[in-house]
Amino acid sequence: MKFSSSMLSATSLITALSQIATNGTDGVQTSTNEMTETEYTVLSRRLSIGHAVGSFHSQIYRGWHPHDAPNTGKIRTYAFVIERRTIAPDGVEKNSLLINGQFPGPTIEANWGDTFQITVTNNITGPEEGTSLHWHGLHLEKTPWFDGVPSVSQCPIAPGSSFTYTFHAGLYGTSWYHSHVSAQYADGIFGAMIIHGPTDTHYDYDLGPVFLSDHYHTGYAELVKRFAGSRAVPNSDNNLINGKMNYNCSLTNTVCKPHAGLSKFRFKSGKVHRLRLINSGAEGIQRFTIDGHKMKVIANDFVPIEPYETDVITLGVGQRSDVLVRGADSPTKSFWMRSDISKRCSFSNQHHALAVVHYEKADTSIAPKSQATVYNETNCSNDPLSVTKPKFVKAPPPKPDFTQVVDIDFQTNATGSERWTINNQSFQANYDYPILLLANQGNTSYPDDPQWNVYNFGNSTSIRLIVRSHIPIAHPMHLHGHTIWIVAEGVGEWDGVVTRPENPQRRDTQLIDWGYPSPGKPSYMVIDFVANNPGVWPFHCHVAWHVSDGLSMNVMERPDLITDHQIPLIMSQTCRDWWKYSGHDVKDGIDSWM
Ligand SMILES: [Cu+2]
Repeated sequence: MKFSSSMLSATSLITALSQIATNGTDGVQTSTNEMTETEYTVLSRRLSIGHAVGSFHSQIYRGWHPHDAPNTGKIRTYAFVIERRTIAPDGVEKNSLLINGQFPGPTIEANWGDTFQITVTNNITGPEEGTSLHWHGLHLEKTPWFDGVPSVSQCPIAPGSSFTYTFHAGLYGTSWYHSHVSAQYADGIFGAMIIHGPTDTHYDYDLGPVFLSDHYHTGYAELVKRFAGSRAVPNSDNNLINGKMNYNCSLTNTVCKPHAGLSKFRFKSGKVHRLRLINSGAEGIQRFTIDGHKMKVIANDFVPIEPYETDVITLGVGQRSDVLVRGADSPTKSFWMRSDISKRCSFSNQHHALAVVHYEKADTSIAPKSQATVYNETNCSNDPLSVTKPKFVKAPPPKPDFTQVVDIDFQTNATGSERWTINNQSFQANYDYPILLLANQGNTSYPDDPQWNVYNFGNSTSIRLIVRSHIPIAHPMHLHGHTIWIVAEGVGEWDGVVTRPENPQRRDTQLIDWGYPSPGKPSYMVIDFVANNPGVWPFHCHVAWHVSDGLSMNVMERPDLITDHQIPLIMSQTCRDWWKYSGHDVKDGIDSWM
């Protein structure tokens, strides 16, 4: 499918709404009519803790592996308050769930080896809701109970309560955190997590996080109610870059202000800019381009890779790419930055997100006249495994200790509800009894709860999942607690061939392409990981509407060692607070609650 979004180029640069109206206060960036240098997105100017702290070959770092991560002893503390608040990111008013009143939420930063300490206060009212935060991509080694997944690692943080997450910044690069309660993050509970680490790649400016997210004018709870138990997913209403976009107000009956304002970025001629792209959406696969510019990819998720050049970056929900962009020799020019929700793979009523790139002497009152990069949509995959080669060579065990087939399908259950299934079982959370906390007490058998979808891999030291998708819809599959090797992908029966066995692609989230519904012709993705992180780790689709309909399983890893964990008392206290609030009222969930 050939596609160009040049029809949007005529958009003016009027900014009719204040930053407070669109994004709360002090969001990822500010942007006003009278722009000054400091109002652009420039992470390097806002850093409170300095730049990268060494090179790959520095004595500070003994190697790349997280087990080689330093322990600096430095604590990075943040205080989050989550509340309901009305903002209008694209001009359309939405009752949102915000952290410290900001959309997207505050960026948290650390150096590699530091410790994050983040206190979350749940002040959600009207109505009240439980909540939690998940630190996407980090391994939470030695503290799996701080992974932030209700029903798996903790009870939800009850309304009116606080909870402090303490965890090691054991990897470095770009990621994000988000609520793991139902599809709550689609209403605003997410932010960037930047961990500064060694690099031998030169760049001049770190422009910080660039969030690409589909946007829904209707709140998540209403969408879940409408769409749970059916094959359909809601179409998103708009597409945002760093929480901003304009909207055609004639399309809605909700309070709407045209020309809400776009995100703006400053490039300098001849200089190299680092952009940290994050797909923080609920469903849409993003295709990111900058008119007239090529990008050099230097990391996917938390994994530095051998740099390669591309015109378009594909990101499924949850995925990140760090890219370097060399500024053209064009000090007076402006260009459009674009992200398109894939028309081939995803569902949206307005696919195109725009932001503005001004060079240093550009007239900032005039809209760019640049032409969109034309690209071909031939699949719903990430870039080929042969292209994405990790910088630090690491081979998986030649023969996995245990192999599990994971069949993704869609089935109608006894009550007529349509659910995603893994090996014929749909996941359903039970907020009252987190699986990890039970396993810590030696309870690893749940005969009454097949819907918890626990795969107990016992003492296996390395595990292979052969994931097969039998329904023609793409899924960004994410494993908690690990960086996974993606050793193969394709259609039909896997022939056993591993792509670059000495150093296969690694990341924490990977798209599995459309399957083919004819028997024997699924699409497949084969992932390997080493079972060196005792805990219970969800393996789930990151499309909020799919996991809501049960597309999740739990990897029980080294239960013999889970019992050794000294789990802090705050975990049981959080459950008691939750029980007191909810009265053990385990609702017959409309969705999976995850
Ligand atoms: Cu999915």
